[in-house]
Amino acid sequence: MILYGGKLSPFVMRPLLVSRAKGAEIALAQFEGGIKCPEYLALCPTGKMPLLVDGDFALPESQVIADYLDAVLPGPSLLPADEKAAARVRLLVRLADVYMVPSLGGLFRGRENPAGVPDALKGMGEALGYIEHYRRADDGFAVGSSFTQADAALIPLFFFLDALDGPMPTKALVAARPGLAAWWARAKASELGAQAVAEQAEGLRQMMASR
Ligand SMILES: N[C@@H](CCC(=O)N[C@@H](CS)C(=O)NCC(=O)O)C(=O)O
Repeated sequence: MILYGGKLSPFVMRPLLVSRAKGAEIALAQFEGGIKCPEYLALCPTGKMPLLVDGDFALPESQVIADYLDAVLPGPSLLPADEKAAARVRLLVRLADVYMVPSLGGLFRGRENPAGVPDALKGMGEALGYIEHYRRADDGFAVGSSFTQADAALIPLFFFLDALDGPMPTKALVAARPGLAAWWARAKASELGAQAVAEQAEGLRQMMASR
């Protein structure tokens, strides 16, 4: 299996984290010709990363890839056995994708489009509030007491809330939600989290250097 994409992307880091949490290191590569070349578009018409290629099977979309890897790789399931806890995991992933991701885009484009930043900050604050709402005081991980699909989705997105802080008060958005702030402190100090953050930071450094 090969996962195409770069480690800075939170959508690429998500399935990478899933594979690592299951004790595997999935091969990562950049697609020769890039993600807009005809050969890539034939496999992945959205022209986005990540794309998983498993033999003659090509699968796009980070969470779909994450679910596939969780199912086919050996190792512990990253969905709790308890159906209500599993539903909370899926809910946090969905809240992140539906509410955090569009606002993150607005923050990421803040330099080129400063007029969009206030709305993006507001949207991100609301998204974090939704996620906080469905967490419990005894959730040591995003949900429950072990690493799940929700941690794999949230860690690479929260990386940007640290990385973009400065001109935009993105860390304060997290600090305003004490449960999430405590989770994030634990998550980025964990082995999997620290590795992901270091790799994304290196990816960001390379992207800035190439501009
Ligand atoms: N919904 C997609 C989003 C993927 C996505 O937006 N990837 C970005 C990189 S972070 C990308 O490939 N952007 C290139 C483009 O849109 O041209 C997923 O979850 O995989």
